[in-house]
Amino acid sequence: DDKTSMARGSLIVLEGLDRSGKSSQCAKLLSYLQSNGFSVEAWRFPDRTTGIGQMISSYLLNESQLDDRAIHLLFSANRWEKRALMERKLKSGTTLIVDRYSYSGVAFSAAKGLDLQWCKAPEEGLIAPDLVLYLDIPPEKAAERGGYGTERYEKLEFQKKVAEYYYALRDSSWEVVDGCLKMEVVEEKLRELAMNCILKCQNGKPLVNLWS
Ligand code: NYM
Ligand code: MG
Repeated sequence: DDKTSMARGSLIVLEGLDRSGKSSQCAKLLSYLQSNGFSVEAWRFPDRTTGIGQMISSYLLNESQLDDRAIHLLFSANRWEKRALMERKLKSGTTLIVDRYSYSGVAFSAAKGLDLQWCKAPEEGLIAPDLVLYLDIPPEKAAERGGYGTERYEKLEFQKKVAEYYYALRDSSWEVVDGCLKMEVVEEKLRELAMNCILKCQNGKPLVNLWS
C-alpha cells in the first residue's frame, strides 16, 4: 500500500430526462464543493468542444443526419476520448461532477429501438461512476417546464421511452432523487449524497470500470 499516494477524487454523474434540472444542480453542487475547499471540476457529455463533439452537436441540432448506430458510437467515442484525462484527474484527487454519461448514451439509443446489450457494449471499460444521482421527474412534468427546445429527442413521447430505459439501467451506484421537490431541497439531498461518496473514495473505495 503506497502511503504517499493522494486520496482519489470521485466520479459523480447526474442523469435524468431533458429538463429534469441536471445542469442547474451540477452548477450548484460544483460551487458548494469548491467553497468547501474540494478540488472539483464540472464536466458534461456530450462534450461539444471536440471534433467528435461537433459532429454530435450538429446531429442534435438537426443540421446533419446520421445512422442510429453511427451516432450511438460517436457519443461513446466522445466519452472514450476523455477517459485518460478522467482517470488522471480522479487519481490526482480531483472530483468530477459530470452532467450525463453512459446511462444517457444507452437510454437514448435504446429508446430508438436499438438492442440494449448492443448499446451497452461500447461503454465497457469506461470508468464506472462512484455515484449516479438520478433526478427523477415524470416526463409530462419535464415537458411543462418551459417546454422543450428544438433539439432532437426533446419530445414527450420519446422521453417517456427514455425514462423506461433509464429505469432498466439502475444499479447499486444509483441514488434516485425526486426532481419535483423544491430546488433547494434537491440541492441539499445531492450535497449530502455527494459528500458521503467523496469520503468513501478518499477512504480507499477502488476505481472500477463499466459495467461492473
Ligand atoms: N444524449 C446524451 C445521447 O443521446 N447520448 C449520450 O451519450 C449523451 C451523453 O444528447 N437529449 C442526448 C441526451 C440529450 C442530448 O444533451 C444533449 P444535453 O445534456 O442536453 O447537452
Ligand atoms: Mg438538452
